[in-house]
Amino acid sequence: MNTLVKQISCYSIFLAFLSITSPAIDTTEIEIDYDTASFKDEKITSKGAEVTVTYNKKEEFDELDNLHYQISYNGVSQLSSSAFTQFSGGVSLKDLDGNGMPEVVVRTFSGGAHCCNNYTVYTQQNNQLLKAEKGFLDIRGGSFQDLNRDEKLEFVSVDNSFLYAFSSYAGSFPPSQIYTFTNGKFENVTRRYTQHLKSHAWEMYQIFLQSKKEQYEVNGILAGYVAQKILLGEYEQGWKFMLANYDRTSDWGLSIYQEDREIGKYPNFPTALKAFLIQQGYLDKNGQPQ
Ligand SMILES: [Ca+2]
Ligand SMILES: [Ca+2]
Repeated sequence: MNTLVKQISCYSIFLAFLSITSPAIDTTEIEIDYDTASFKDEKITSKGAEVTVTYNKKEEFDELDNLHYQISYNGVSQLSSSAFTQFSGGVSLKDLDGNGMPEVVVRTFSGGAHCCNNYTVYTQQNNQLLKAEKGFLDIRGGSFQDLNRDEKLEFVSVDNSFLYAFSSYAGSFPPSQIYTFTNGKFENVTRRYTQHLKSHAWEMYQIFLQSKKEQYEVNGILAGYVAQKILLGEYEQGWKFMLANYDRTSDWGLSIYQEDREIGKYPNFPTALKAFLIQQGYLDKNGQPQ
């Protein structure tokens, strides 16, 4: 298989899966992609909220902001702000917390091969405009979906710390991260969404089988899989599966760093993975699932 095909393997399949399974969300939005030309004063409105957006297309990174937006609620101007975005981004009105008042979601993309999506959310709570951020996220960042059909949107993403940790970018398959937006803040509620966690684990397993068959990288997938099993309360099972299947010839992720300086090497992938899972809070300091 040629390199390009390999590079679009694990994660792209997963992303395609995500977009197929995303339920349709009732939102008002302006989407910016590679082909979007500059525009001025485009408006989106929903239930008393209004955003006026101006976009100046930029081919290269610039110090100057090129996405300008003004927010008003019930005809009262609340905020004028701006950001930089390149080739991808958007402004939308979505009622994230299901209180009948739409939030303003501004998505920006910094440019570069894999980095970074950032989400800024403005919400009006007790007549005050609050701002919350979710970023900086790799790839497409995440998506707002109503996983449990309670008319509140969850932010469905993955733990970006797993990218490149034990495989190349394409060979990595990070575990789930799910947030709710409550009282103007994002809250990590990943473990509550068992059904989603299970289907993500199933995807990982399928991709693992495929990668193994094609003799492609597997340790990055297995690292994510063990973490995903921890989220499901099935750590022992995940760990056993990893031990039986990891690639003993790969030394990706075995270096031990202190302040960006390599100070040694873990003897093998399971030891390195355990240290990583402790560091990222999936296991406690004694190596027990959190
Ligand atoms: Ca709301
Ligand atoms: Ca929901």
